[in-house]
Amino acid sequence: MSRDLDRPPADMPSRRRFLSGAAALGAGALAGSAARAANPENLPPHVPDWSRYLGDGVDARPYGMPSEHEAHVVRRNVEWLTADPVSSVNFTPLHELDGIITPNGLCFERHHGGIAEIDPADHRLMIHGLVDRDLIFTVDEIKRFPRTNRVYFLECAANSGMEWRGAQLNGCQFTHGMIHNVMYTGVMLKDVLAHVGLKPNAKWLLPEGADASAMTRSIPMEKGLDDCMIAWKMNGEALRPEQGYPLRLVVPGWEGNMWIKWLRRIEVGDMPWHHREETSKYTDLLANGKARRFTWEMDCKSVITNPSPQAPLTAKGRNVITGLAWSGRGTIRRVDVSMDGGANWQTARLDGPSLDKSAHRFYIDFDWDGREMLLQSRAIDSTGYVQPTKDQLRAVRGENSIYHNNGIQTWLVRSNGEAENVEVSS
Ligand SMILES: Nc1nc2c(c(=O)[nH]1)N[C@H]1C(S)=C(S)[C@@H](COP(=O)(O)O)O[C@H]1N2
Ligand SMILES: [Mo]
Repeated sequence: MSRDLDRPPADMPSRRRFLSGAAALGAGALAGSAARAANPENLPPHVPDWSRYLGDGVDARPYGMPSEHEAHVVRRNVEWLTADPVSSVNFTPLHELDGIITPNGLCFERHHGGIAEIDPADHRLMIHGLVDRDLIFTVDEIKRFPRTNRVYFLECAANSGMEWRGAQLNGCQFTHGMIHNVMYTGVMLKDVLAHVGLKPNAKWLLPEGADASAMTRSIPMEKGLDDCMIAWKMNGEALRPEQGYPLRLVVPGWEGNMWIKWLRRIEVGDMPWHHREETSKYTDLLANGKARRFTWEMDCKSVITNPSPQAPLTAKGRNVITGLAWSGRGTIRRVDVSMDGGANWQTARLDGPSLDKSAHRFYIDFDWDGREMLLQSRAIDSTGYVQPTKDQLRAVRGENSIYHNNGIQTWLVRSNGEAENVEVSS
């Protein structure tokens, strides 16, 4: 597979092909995952190199890293998308992952003022405003509240935002990679708020980050008292600096910009903080010039991660189609997959835990005869909501939006196995 994914050309946004040549197709047999040809010296009946010598001892790798052969599995940014990497985004390599958990080092990053490098000994969380007593907590004091472990997806509201006017970026990493799904360890925000005591007119929360952007968002109290968490661990280990070390707010199912990282302050008030740019910025401009506001929940969505433009099919015969589905309103009830652009659908096999406001993994096991396919997935969540087509979405929202594009994605898979981001009308 070519490595020019690193650098989409300067003349984007136009669609492009990532693969320089046709992917080699095995003659019916499974080619395996090897993109490179095997070294015959390492194949049976020979004894491969790694069986002939002793390997590293247990003191060689105090913090383990992936195999060097996985070096291509990295977060990537799209340079032309933003003016500066300090206020930018990179993307989770969804096509290289499986199951439902995103490894910590591959969780996409979105910062408005770069990564704050915080010494937890010097970090405090202040809670003040319409509370019985203003309090300043150390990180250790926060950890003394009762703990809970929850798996949630975080999706940036701008995920797939570049696709509103048509197919654009060639890879699910770029079209859908502003999402990660992580197990958080933390405390319930409601327990900490009960400790400071809420005044009767306490209706809104304004969490603030300790990074250079001092990002804030207004969050309604009902959400804060429902399932929000203050977390310090992701997938069992400390939050990474990129993800808000030492403390971040977890706002399950709601748009990523509310999940304040490097959490240092929560103000309690009786109204949203309209004067704050961040609160009014996240709106969806409709065709009639009006804008949708307070669109906090992330609607039900799905994407096929394999095959996809960065992950072509390499063989005919036995193959696996897989992808992710999620909903900010609950669990995923069903995922349908179409191979002909939405004319016919079959139900995919959901595998792995089906958790509230978490990513779900789906599979279709099938025999590919080399036929060209228009692959789509369509998720249905526990409320019965059906993921819309892009045309259905545009009919309601127009094309001016950046945020909340949860339309059905189409990959054209050619008979040589290459896949391309396309749209079909529906
Ligand atoms: N303090 C702070 N919190 C922040 C941001 C930020 O720039 N500063 N970015 C927000 C946005 S827009 C998103 S989508 C998520 C991204 O979280 P991640 O970097 O863990 O993927 O963090 C949110 N929290
Ligand atoms: Mo975001």
